[in-house]
Amino acid sequence: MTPADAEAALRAARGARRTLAPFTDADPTLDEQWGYDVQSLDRARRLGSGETVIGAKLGLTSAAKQQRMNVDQPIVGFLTDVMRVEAGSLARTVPGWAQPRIEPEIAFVTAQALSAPLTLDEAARAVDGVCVAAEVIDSRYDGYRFRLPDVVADNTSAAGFLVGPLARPTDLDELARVRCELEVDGHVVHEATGAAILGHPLRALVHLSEHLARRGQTLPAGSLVLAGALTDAVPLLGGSRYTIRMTGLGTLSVGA
Ligand code: OOG
Repeated sequence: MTPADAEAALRAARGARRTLAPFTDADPTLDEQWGYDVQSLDRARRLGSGETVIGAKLGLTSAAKQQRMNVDQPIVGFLTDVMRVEAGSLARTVPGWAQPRIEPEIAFVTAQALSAPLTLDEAARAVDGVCVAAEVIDSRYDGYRFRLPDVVADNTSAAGFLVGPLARPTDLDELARVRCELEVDGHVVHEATGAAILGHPLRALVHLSEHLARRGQTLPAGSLVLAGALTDAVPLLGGSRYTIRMTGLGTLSVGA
């Protein structure tokens, strides 16, 4: 399966709200680089059709997600302007997805362009603001069954995201101790602390900087970076309300 054929198959399936068998079922030799090649074609095509890249997302940065999805390393995808969903329009957007799930995230707004590998201290200085956020994932693979090359090719299941108000915490070290609760219809279903993300949420930015440096890419200042889910995701069901509380960062509450 060439990257171009895979990109076309993923795009057709997305348009038809269909899911596919993972490509690695038919060809177990596909590797991570193949996945990123497919992702680059997807990104170029979306840019060509008028979308704007506004940031990046990390996936599988928590043990909860890695164990659940059976992929044991972080992955990187891109975010475009059309993926941003306002809380008031989530209910109208849900029917367009095939098997959406929602997960709690910390989002960074970058203060400077990222292109070279950052240390943890440098990552803190590269942050302009922090938001409580939610990511909607909608894997193109039947029942979310995939291997690393498949999920990378599928832009890491990225479908939509919602962000809460911008906060400017004075001490970003505290982000590791932020307590996060995901509530569905008034019941807490998952809890974690910021340390669930690679030991410290800023490590997601370090990981992203290394990813960009390896590929000679730059993410401009003012970009949004989703650091990866702190907990497992939950199905996004029409009629339900999802509330994400994070101590010190605020609350994001949305009805689907
Ligand atoms: C892969 C994407 C995971 C995260 O934040 O961990 C992800 C998936 O679970 O479909 O975005």
